Amino acid sequence: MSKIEHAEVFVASPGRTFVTLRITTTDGVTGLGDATLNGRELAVAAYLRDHVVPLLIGKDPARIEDVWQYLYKGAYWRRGPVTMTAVAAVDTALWDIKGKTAGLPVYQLLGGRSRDGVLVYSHASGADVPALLDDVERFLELGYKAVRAQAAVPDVGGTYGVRKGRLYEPAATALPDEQPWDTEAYLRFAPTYLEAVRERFGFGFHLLHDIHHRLTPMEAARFGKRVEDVGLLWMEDPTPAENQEAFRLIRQHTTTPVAVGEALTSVWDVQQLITEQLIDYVRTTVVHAGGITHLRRIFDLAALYQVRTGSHGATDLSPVSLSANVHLDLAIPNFGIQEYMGHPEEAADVFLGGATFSDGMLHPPEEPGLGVEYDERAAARFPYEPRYLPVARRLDGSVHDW
Ligand code: GCO
Ligand code: MG
Repeated sequence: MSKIEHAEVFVASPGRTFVTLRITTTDGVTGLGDATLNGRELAVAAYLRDHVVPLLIGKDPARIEDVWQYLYKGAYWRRGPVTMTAVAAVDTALWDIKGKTAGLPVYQLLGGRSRDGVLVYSHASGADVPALLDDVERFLELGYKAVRAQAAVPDVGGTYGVRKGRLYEPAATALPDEQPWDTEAYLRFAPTYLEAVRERFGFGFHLLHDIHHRLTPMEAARFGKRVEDVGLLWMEDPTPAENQEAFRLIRQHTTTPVAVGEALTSVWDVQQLITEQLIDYVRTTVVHAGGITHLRRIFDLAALYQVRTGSHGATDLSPVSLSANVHLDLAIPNFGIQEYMGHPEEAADVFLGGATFSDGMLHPPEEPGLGVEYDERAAARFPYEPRYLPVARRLDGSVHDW
């Protein structure tokens, strides 16, 4: 019987930081898992190196569910982003190994294709409305059938989602950048640019918008109602999700669809949102919600309540977890859409292979397993550089939700 022989944790910053777990079996098969938790990367690396890798040695790599239960229940301390990202990395690596051992791409192990490809959206943004419109046009010309739109709020320096370089990268400074936030200015401005996008380009593509946890439930209700005619595919994270009852109020006031979940890490954290049908799309991902095994459990619960999926796919989700998510997206019945931002160019030297984009969709690699390999020599050229997400402050100086 093949056993887990060793496992290594790599931390590298090819354009941004990624933490990667590689498990090797006694048969010489390797599997990869993404363990990146933006701005808290070293906590997951230590959790894996110090507390998980020693427990894996000698285990049967084929027993994916059993290893998941062992790590989750065996830790006693449950849930939370650090734990669930570490468990996810192991789970993803074991699915990669199972696919390679079977000679099948992972989506075949999950039941095979339910669709031709995985519909994706990307991020258009602008420092002002004309720049945003140019950017939307660029994505439509690239073949995207779904675009997220964000523009900088005039005279407020801290708008979420506005790109400076080739990619939108919020974790850009060695210490958190403190950025101002003005809710009223945002509420006045954001609907106008969403309308401008529809006026210029019509309704022949999906339009999305990310509020990034910044409104109160009543403000979110007001926003959703105001933009109903824009026909958003979703408004994302309209209010922080710690208090999930808050979403009832939003639902009572608007038919604008709601998406939540990129910062949530387990089925128990989305249970109320799903079973009370407080959301339309669940945005949990392979990397932060316990791997393919656990994400599939969340998506199955969602299917019972006609909630569709819309997994997080920002730059901080490595090509390994993006590929794993695309394999799962392809197979499940209640797939909605997948976020796809792309990665820094340097990342392509380190992560070889992965999902490919064409006709507005991502397609998984057809090689056995996840179809991504890690070049550790290339990774050594990109030593870890600390980077933090910004912190938002209201105009009176108090801390706001970023
Ligand atoms: C998104 C997200 C990201 C997150 C980032 C945090 O919808 O893509 O909100 O931009 O802020 O991934 O690490
Ligand atoms: Mg988001």
